[in-house]
Amino acid sequence: MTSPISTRKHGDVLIVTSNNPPVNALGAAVRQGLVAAMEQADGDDSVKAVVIHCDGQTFFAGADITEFGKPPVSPWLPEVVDRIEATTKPVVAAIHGTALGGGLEVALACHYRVAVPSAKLGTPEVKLGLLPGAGGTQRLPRVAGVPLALEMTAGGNPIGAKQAYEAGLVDRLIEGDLLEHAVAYAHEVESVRPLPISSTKQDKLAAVEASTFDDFRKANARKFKGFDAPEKNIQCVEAATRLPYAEGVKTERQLFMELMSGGQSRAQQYFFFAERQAAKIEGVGKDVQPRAINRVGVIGAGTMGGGISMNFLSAGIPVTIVEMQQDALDRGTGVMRKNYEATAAKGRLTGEQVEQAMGLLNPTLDLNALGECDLIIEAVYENMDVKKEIFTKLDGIAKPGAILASNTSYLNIDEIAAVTKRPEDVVGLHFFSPANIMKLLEVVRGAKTAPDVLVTAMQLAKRIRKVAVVAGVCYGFIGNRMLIPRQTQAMQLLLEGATPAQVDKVHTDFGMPMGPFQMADLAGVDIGWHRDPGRVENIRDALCAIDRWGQKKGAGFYDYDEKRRPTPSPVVQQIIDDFRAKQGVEKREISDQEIVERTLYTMVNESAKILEEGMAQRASDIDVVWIYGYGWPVYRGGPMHWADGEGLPKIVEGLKAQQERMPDFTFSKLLLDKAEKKEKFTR
Ligand code: T1G
Repeated sequence: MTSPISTRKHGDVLIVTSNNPPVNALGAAVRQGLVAAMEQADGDDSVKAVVIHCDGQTFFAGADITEFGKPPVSPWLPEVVDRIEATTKPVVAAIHGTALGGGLEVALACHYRVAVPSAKLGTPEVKLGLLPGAGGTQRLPRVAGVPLALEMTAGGNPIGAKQAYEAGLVDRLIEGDLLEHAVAYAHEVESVRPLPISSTKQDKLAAVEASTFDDFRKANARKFKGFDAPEKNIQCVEAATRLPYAEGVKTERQLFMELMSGGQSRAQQYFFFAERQAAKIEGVGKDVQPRAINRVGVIGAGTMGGGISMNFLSAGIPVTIVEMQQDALDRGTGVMRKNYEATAAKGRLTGEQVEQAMGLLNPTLDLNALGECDLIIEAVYENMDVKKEIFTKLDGIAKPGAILASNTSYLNIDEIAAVTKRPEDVVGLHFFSPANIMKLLEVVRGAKTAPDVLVTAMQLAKRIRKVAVVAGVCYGFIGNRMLIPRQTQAMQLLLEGATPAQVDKVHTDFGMPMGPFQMADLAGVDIGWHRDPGRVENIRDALCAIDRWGQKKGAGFYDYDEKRRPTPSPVVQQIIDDFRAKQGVEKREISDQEIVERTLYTMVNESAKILEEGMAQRASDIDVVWIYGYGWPVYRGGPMHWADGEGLPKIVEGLKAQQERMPDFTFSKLLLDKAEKKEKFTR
């Protein structure tokens, strides 16, 4: 098999090229080829300098993650990196695309680095639950300094080539043909082989205040909470300031192996592929072309309509937004502008970009203005009659081939499609609130939704920086359907003796951003309430009847201060106690484990039903929904991956132990079957 690494001479410069699509991952053959190329350079006196560059979309984007967990094949990446650094002729890395992880470590082993301005450089290993394991934690601080090294390794986000140049990570920014200029640069430096980064003295490091590391930890405590990898990245960078390179790299190796053998990195590596798998639609061929989407229409300028519109405006796609009343339209567009300005105030947008985005917005009261749109998204009140009325009108207004989407979070897409003459053009696009922030988009596939409509939706999701998951038509689709048993059991647990704070703490200790009751207060306790304060049939009705609608009212399941900080409410506890007495329920001690079994295990059972009914294409899609839609901790890999780790037999046993307390509960056959056979949901 031909090596993905080829070499050719250009004068006295040896050009080493990697051609390993799609991202030039540093698989075994690439590593072997790189070592051979360095041997060739050292063995050929006519070679005075070397350029390493990559064909295709990017410079090496890291180690080959598909090799993880398999028997290692030599040479290992650290050996390759050290071999490059030891080459007697100066080696120039020519960077484009994304030099990530091991890719950046290869570049750091080179003696020089040149890059096109659009390139990005990063060490995202922490997002896989790892750390740079080929010298990156030791070389990066030596060349870029500790603060940037901490941000890049423990934070995991890449930096642009310009920032890298200013930090000394890149020696020259290349305008024009990268390879041509990299070779010219190699000619310039061929007589000067600088000290390798690993040999540089630690003057840049010695002066680092010991408090730097604790200050960094404190500043990121919230973001790193529950994760193992960030702390180990920090410890490696800290080691670089105290130890000679050879010792520091031993620390790196030891901490890398600890992370690699841990459950968190397995979960995060699993999730890396799960997220990419979600983009694939079963049963739709690669030849199906998407429809062109150049103008989007949004009906409803409320919280959801405004947030949805911002996604398209930010992607440079013009939006016509329609409301029924001028004041609602003005309020909606005002909120959008305010959101953009708040982002600009944080330095994440310029004033010009705000104007650019808002300039693409066409607010109107005239539904007919949607006639020119390629995609129309209805985002109005969650009521089937209202939605049917709108889709009936849209059927007469929208141009042929326009995609008609509903942002409904529970309702039946087939029923909505049936009022139109074009059910094949109807699809669900379920955004998660706040729609301009949350990454998840559930693409609800109706019985008659055309394949190219699905392909268009998945491609558009990527364009507006969302992660899309295909869902079937059922009440609540994937995510919200799994909320139902969780919410039902959480409410029942209050009657039996748990408090909102206890139930929520089990979930936040598990790693969720908030528990069921904190979430209800944030979203609105009154969502789906019948609005009749005289009709009080359950705890939720009782809260709504006295205006305890959640954070927006300063009170819900919790009381809130002016900073929206929650405290348990004696009023709510009294309501719970009264209902318990009225229903003759015996109050008892509820263990945290029971709360896990009644809320998390029942969610797993529901996800198994979703799978067996074909409402999700694959188990890993359900994990993507919960991680991006509800903040399930990524270091647990999602509900299905987590259930596999718990062991499905244990899940079934736990549910059986609770069954008599859950009269409406029924087991998923798929869950029982897999538990019986000791199988897993995910690979
Ligand atoms: N290994 C194997 N496959 C990879 C890969 C990788 N590093 N990166 C991407 N792919 C596959 C991906 O699964 C998909 O496959 C296809 O390439 C396109 O990816 C020792 C230990 C580079 C920014 O974490 O961030 O180095 O679905 O859809 O949107 O210190 O891929 O087509 O079959 O994402 O253009 C560190 C991970 C590894 C970078 C491109 N590196 N990749 O984004 O395409 S650990 C990373 C990305 C490491 C060393 C340590 C992105 C991208 P398929 P894609 P994209």
